[in-house]
Amino acid sequence: MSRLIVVSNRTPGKGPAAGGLAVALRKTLAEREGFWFGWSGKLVETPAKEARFDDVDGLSVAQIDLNRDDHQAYYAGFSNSILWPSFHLRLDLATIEGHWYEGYRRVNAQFARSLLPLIKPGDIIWVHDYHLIPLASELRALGVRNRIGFYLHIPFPTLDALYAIPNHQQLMQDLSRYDLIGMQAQRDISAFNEFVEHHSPPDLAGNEPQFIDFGRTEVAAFPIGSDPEAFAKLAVSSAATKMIKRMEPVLGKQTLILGVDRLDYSKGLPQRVEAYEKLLANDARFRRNVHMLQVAPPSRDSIKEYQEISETLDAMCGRVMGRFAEPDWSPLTYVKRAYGQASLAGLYRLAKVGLVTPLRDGMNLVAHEYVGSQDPKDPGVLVLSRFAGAAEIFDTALLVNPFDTDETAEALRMALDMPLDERISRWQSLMEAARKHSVENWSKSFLDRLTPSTPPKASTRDFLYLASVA
Ligand code: ADQ
Repeated sequence: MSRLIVVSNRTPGKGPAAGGLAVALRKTLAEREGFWFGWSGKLVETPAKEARFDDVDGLSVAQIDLNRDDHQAYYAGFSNSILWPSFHLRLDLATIEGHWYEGYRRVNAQFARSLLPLIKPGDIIWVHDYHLIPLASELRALGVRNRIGFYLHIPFPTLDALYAIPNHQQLMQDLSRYDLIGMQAQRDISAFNEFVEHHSPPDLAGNEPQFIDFGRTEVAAFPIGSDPEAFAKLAVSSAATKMIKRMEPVLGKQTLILGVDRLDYSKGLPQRVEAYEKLLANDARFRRNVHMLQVAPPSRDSIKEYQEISETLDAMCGRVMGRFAEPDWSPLTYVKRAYGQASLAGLYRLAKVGLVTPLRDGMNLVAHEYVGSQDPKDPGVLVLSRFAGAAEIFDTALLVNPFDTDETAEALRMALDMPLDERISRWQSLMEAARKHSVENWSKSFLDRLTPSTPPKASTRDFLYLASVA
């Protein structure tokens, strides 16, 4: 079997905190041989060209350091202040600084130069996410002819949002250098096809865009998932039970509504709190009988828009507390910290409503984890945004438009009033879908498609180009 090289911005760290993606790919790497390549997390003046190999809990990891200015332009700049907001249709939150693109390309070129000597003929290369769109182009420019696949974890933008991204034409050209592009949902494939079928507008100087040939690139949806069986076990583990026991005396008879997210403006947190406020305002019988817990550890907090969403959420939670709290009842708890997977599984199991309402999301794994953690005899209800990729899979969730807080408030009411037999039948379909779309099936189906049916023989030319750059 061909070796696998996984490339992502960061490599997985040590310890049990690793996410489902790391666990699934670790398993695949153990079966296939290969390694994971990415940034070490270190910033230095002049990075060494050679990658350092390390063993991370049995996983072979190759890492490079980055220059501080390049990293700023590549990560906080082009990736997270231009690509992330645009791909999530938040052009109002994008900041465009022309020079960031140069840093983005420099880092991608550095990834390619350091990876090149480690590639053997026949290796399969799997590149992850929007930070590394140009990597195949950079590798091809150095002579690499291996099969290279790309997986986009976030949604693909609509045409207008794509046209708003500086150098989008070049980025699309870069995508055409991959053999396989995987996206989360059919919605993303449709948006991608729209670009392919339309002619981009000319630039300021009147230059018509070049034709991009996607003839050698296969594009398909590979919806990512979690490991629902693992969450089912975790939810009854001693660590999860400890969390449940910690919460039960505080909750008493109140029903728990739970949100778990990275603190990010794409997750729709202010709208979610507003919907909860409307639930309490519309129906007095829920006051003192429900409690909302929102867990949202800060992320990317060097970026202004992330500081702002944090402040907005603080203010909204304060407003709901001020409006409804009583000396002996508080309507919500807002926790800005991360928890281990077992503690999260305990919270998921305790919550009778999983409130997952991003404004736009590639997939949303919290929805999968919530489903996996439920008690089959007394499951909770998933209230899910139509604009999460997960909505294409979980059609028996209560699907809502997260911008319409009246609708989300009504879905909360329906979830809280839902009889047990309906909860069970909805959950059974959700669990079936979560099993079908497990992270293991996801990585297997992507790699089956990327791996050629007959592995290419190493040709003299393959060795020649490797020798010439060594
Ligand atoms: P994210 O935007 O990070 O991922 P999501 O899919 O929800 O969003 O994954 C979040 C992960 O972080 C989950 O595994 C969750 O358990 C964990 N997490 C969230 N809050 C936590 C907390 N307080 N403590 C500990 N862990 C927490 C991106 C895309 C998504 C896509 C994934 C995977 O934005 O759309 O589903 O990649 O492809």
